[in-house]
Amino acid sequence: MLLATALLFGTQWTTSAQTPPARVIKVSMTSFKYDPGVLTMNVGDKVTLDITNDDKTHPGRAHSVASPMFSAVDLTVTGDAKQGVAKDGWKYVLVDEGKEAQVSFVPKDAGQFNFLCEQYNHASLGQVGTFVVWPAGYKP
Ligand SMILES: [Cu+2]
Repeated sequence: MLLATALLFGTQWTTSAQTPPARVIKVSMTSFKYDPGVLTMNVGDKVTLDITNDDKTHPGRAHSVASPMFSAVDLTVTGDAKQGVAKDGWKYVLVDEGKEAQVSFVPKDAGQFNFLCEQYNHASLGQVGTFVVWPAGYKP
């Protein structure tokens, strides 16, 4: 009976390990910040950043998310965005004012990774953030 119980739980753990949790994180961009600015996730999560440019007080002003982590994962971008690689080598996703885009990826490495807006001077004015990637399954 104990063995059967252990096997049952074992099976459930295996099933849950095979289905990585989906994690949708909404990120709002304005001048000059991200809300929220700290994005927490686990290695192996199926992460989707739902990024909106909500800078209504500055019509036409684009903002972006650029990060070295974007270069280390397989990035899927949908919605209304432009992709590119900045001069520092960081991949970025640029969203025009009033637009929205989805950025999906699976974090591979635990740690903290910067992101910033690569539009001229936006990072200097405070538009920076951090990905906090915990090990798979770890809940702080
Ligand atoms: Cu910006």
